[in-house]
Amino acid sequence: MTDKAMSAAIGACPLDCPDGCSWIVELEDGQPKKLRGNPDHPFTGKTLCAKTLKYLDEVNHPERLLYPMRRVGAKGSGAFERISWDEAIDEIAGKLQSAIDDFGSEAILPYAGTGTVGLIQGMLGGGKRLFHALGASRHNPNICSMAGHAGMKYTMGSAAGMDPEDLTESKLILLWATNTVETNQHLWPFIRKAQKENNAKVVSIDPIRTETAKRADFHLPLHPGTDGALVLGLIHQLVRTDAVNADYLGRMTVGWEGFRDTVVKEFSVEKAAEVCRLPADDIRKLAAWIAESPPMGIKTAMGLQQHRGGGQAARVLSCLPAVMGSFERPGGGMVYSTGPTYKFNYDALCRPDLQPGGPRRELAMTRLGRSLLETDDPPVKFLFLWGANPVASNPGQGRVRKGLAREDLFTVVIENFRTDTADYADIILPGTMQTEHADLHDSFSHMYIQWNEPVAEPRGECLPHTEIFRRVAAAMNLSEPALFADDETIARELLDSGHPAMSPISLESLKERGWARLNYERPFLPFVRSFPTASGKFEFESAAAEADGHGRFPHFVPPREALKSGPKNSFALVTSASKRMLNSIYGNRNRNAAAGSITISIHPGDADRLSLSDGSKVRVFNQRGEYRAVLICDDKVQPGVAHTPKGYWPRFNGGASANAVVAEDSADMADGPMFKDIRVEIEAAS
Ligand SMILES: Nc1nc2c(c(=O)[nH]1)N[C@H]1C(S)=C(S)[C@@H](COP(=O)(O)OP(=O)(O)OC[C@H]3O[C@@H](n4cnc5c(=O)[nH]c(N)nc54)[C@H](O)[C@@H]3O)O[C@H]1N2
Ligand SMILES: Nc1nc2c(c(=O)[nH]1)N[C@H]1C(S)=C(S)[C@@H](COP(=O)(O)OP(=O)(O)OC[C@H]3O[C@@H](n4cnc5c(=O)[nH]c(N)nc54)[C@H](O)[C@@H]3O)O[C@H]1N2
Ligand SMILES: [Mo]
Repeated sequence: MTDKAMSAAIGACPLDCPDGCSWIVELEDGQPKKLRGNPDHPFTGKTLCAKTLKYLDEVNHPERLLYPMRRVGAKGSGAFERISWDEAIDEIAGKLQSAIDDFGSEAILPYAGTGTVGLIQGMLGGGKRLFHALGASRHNPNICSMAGHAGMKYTMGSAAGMDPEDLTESKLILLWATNTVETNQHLWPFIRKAQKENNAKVVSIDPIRTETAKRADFHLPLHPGTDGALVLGLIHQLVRTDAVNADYLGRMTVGWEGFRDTVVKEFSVEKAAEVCRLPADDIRKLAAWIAESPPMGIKTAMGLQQHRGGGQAARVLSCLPAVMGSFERPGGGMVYSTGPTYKFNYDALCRPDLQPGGPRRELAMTRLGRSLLETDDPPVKFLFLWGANPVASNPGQGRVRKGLAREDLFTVVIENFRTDTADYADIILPGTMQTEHADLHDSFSHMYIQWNEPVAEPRGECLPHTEIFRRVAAAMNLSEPALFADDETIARELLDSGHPAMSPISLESLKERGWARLNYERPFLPFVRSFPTASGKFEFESAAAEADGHGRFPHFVPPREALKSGPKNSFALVTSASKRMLNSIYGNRNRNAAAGSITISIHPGDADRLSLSDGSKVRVFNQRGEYRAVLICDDKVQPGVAHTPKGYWPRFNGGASANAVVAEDSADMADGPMFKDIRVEIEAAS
């Protein structure tokens, strides 16, 4: 018997999660056997989440796509035949060329999702230079967080917030619209530390009593889509009790008086309580905690901005730390995304200069149905899609399906699995997974950059995205050298940004240790000297916002559907992250488990009222569509509110999931989605 040769390599988790983990792959005779967290990485530590611990099972999954395939049945039917790479690439190049010849290059739409958020293989990555060189339409990846960024830009100049690790210095932590325990698991130890060692009070502001809310010291279960009203009510109370930081407001902000007198004045605590469906005393209690003026750190995420008034809600929320002067105190400030605090060289990565004759039209990711069904001049004729499952993930599921079913549309999907979306492809290409390709990673919620070294040969005939794009470029007879650059060259180009936060980071140093911290001191106080706004100050008043149609001052924009009344079986539906999945990823793993089918939770009182019982099968519907779900009676939701987790695959649930009832319509800013602003009816399934 010979001993097995054990070794280990450092890589990075590719998934779209704020934690952006550094992982260690344990190898046995050179083959990946096990993943674990990298104890050397200050944010990851030694544990990985339960989902990603099993990532290698996905890599080795018997249903993994291993060969290029061509559709042989009707679109959506799932009938495919195996073909060679040469056949696949030749056919793709031919169809790209005929789309260009017949309709112009903007008839091509590259569409990348968050399947991997690696900077080289992922949605912002290596494919862009090819599609720019082809003159294709541009893809606006706005399905997740952009409305919030747009809103905060008007006040703070950038959503670049505090270092989430500095929340350990806070005395009051507001977890505003984020289920940190389940969606940002590696931040939780820092919050626990503040709670335990710094006596920090932790508050959850969330319509649902999530696992995070359960661990908080105080939970405000406001009605979905009413955050703007709650913030204004809090600020009203802080003004009334003379608790605002007048010195800071005078020195570091513009437009405070106008904001206070025109918007804040009318939002009494009672009015906020009515809109938010909260006890007025709960709002007063939180205002009193804020008024004690502890270092206040606000962690916010997607919950408040995937509503019609989502951009404005983020703009209003950012006013709270300004009113208290929190931005200049260690442990104080606001964190939504750390992304804008540093810069990669995206121009070198994406090469917008390669677009012949200037920038091409941009099509919003949230509006795929519209792009495929209603866009003319030219219509989309070629959809090149990777790392995305829009049939499961996008609003307007019915419209997305209808668009993908168009006979005159040619669709290429690069995937790891046969998804509902891949079923509509004309050609499916098998992509590599994270242990099989190189990539560079950051995170939207920590201050480190990671490198992922490939450690295994690709399974079957899988290829990295970058290699697929190089082959397409060659088949299209393109000659621009950048289209043939290898992955490490692309990584070096990206790192070479000249931004001071990136200065000590090289590919070599990343390869050695797997990760590096951005060049910032701790505590990191990005706005201590100035804000990156026109005035250099925090802007309560914004001419730019007014010019863009968003009002001179931050204000409350009601949700589109969540506050409406309806028949007695009508609910405001919130869809949010599931502990088991990462968006739609791992949805295939969950299909057969007893808990695999889609659930919908309502308050036990509502269930009684409607004679529905726990475990019964229900039909959830509105004017846009319907899906089936198993009912859970749970007082974690308030009366009148329902909750369904995101990410389930329609194919394992009778062909529809929660996005069948979500409107494909735009939030107030950045064409953002409205995943949490939906009204549905619920009835027993026949
Ligand atoms: N109802 C509802 N819907 C939502 C949300 C919600 O809250 N409610 N949240 C939204 C949010 S925040 C987001 S970010 C979107 C994300 O939605 P999508 O952009 O669709 O992203 P994912 O579901 O993360 O991944 C899509 C696919 O990528 C594939 N994939 C994974 N890794 C790779 C790879 O390395 N290569 C290739 N080629 N494919 C890969 C997976 O198999 C998966 O099928 O969903 C949104 N959808
Ligand atoms: N386990 C797991 N982790 C994930 C993901 C996943 O699918 N699963 N997805 C990843 C992705 S792509 C993203 S973008 C992040 C998202 O991270 P989060 O923003 O934390 O995720 P969500 O679950 O979409 O929304 C957070 C909370 O907002 C609440 N909420 C809904 N509407 C409102 C509202 O109007 N006001 C307030 N105050 N709260 C509201 C929801 O009840 C939910 O508990 O998580 C990432 N991490
Ligand atoms: Mo997201």
